[in-house]
Amino acid sequence: MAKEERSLFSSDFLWGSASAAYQIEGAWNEDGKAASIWDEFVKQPGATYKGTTGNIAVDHYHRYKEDVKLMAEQGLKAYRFSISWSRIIPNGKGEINLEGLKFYSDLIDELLKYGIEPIVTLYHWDLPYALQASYGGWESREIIQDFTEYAKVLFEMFSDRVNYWVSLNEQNIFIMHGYLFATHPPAVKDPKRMYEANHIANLANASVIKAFREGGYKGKIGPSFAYTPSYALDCQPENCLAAEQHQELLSYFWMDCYVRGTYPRLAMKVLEDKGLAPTQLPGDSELLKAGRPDFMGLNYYQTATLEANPSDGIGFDSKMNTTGEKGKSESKGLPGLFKTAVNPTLETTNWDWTIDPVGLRLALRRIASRYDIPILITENGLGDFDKLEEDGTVNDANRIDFLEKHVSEIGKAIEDGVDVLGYCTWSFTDLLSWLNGYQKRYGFVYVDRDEESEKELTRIKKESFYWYKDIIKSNGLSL
Ligand code: BGP
Repeated sequence: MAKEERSLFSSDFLWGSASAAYQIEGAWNEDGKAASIWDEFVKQPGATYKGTTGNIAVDHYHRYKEDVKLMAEQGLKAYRFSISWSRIIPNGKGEINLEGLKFYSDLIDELLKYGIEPIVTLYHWDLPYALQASYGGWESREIIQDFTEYAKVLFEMFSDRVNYWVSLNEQNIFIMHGYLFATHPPAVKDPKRMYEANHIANLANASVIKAFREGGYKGKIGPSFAYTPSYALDCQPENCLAAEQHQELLSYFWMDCYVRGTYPRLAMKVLEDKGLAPTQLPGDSELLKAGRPDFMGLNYYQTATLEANPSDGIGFDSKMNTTGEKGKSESKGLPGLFKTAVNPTLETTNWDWTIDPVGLRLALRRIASRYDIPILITENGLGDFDKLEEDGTVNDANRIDFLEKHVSEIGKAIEDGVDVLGYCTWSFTDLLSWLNGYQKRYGFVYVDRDEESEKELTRIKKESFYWYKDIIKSNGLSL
């Protein structure tokens, strides 16, 4: 008798997709919204690819009903979006903008109308500019209370309808790009300031989770971490050590804080030796421990391959590929600790990101093994040049192949024993890529615009739209 096929995915598995306010909404100064640090940053010449901004983005603010309808047609079980803090509290603290609250309330209702579970990100990088101007944003401890007050407004308003909350999106990315590479606002290059700001962000993250618990709200909360698992270039012990250093300093350094409430000892020793350790005040450690999340949000795009780096070796000041011309990015690292190398076994995207589905299984296993916590995959996807054909179709076979292999590895990780709550692809519609303009597309739905013109912003379903529809319908059996 033929064995009955059983899905590896639970019946309530959250098949989802994701976005972020600045990358889709537009309406940057409408209905009482004030500027965020990104609204200001993009005005600086050369800050983004071809000077692109999110002023209009893909106009989701005005077209959210059309977008949600497409989600419903696809059968999406969950949709992750972020709330723009300066839409809710324009000055970052103080007065609440009811029109801003209404927009998200309506969006949530629209999702629920179709049975789509909202997953709400509290912070996806668009800090109210007023807080940057008045006290330096993440560099001041004042932000801990302001972020907590803002989050409480959202918990009060929406926790009757929202069951999943993401606290900070990719703290490791916005902190490193903001204070070390100077490629995100506030565009600082200062490792000492970076670690100080990062510690404050850790405290703010913990404070919001603590407030969520104390408020007795239903649902689950956790941060989303951009985890890039480390491989050694080969089995030379020096290269294996370099991979370990990378893992400690660029991954456990954040995830340990979230889950254990402590910094990893070896990474902290490196910072102490370099005079970079953040200032810790009485009460910090207790607060960090009180902020244990319900899940780890995992944003997975690629793995990194490492080799030894001499003490006078290369640093982080290297070129990034923001044009999509393959092979334009350079190795980067920390002298004396590690530097990145090309993995000879992996293909890359046009933006030089390794394509590594097995790396996702590995990421899931490593998090489960070290932290024993459920995991919600909050982002995964392929940035590609998609072509709108004459006949109005978009045949994104590369994306289907990419996603299919990744979903299959999630299934294997579940078989390995990892508790995976759901999978949100990045992204539902095409959207603005922070530093790479509109040509680096991720969506199931093509949006007809480019760097030069918004055109009509028409939505067009790509081939991958139908592929994911089948995956969701069959609960992963159509793989
Ligand atoms: C993550 C961010 C997303 C998104 C994605 C793709 O780091 O959380 O907001 O942008 O990466 O990155 P990119 O747009 O640089 O290709």
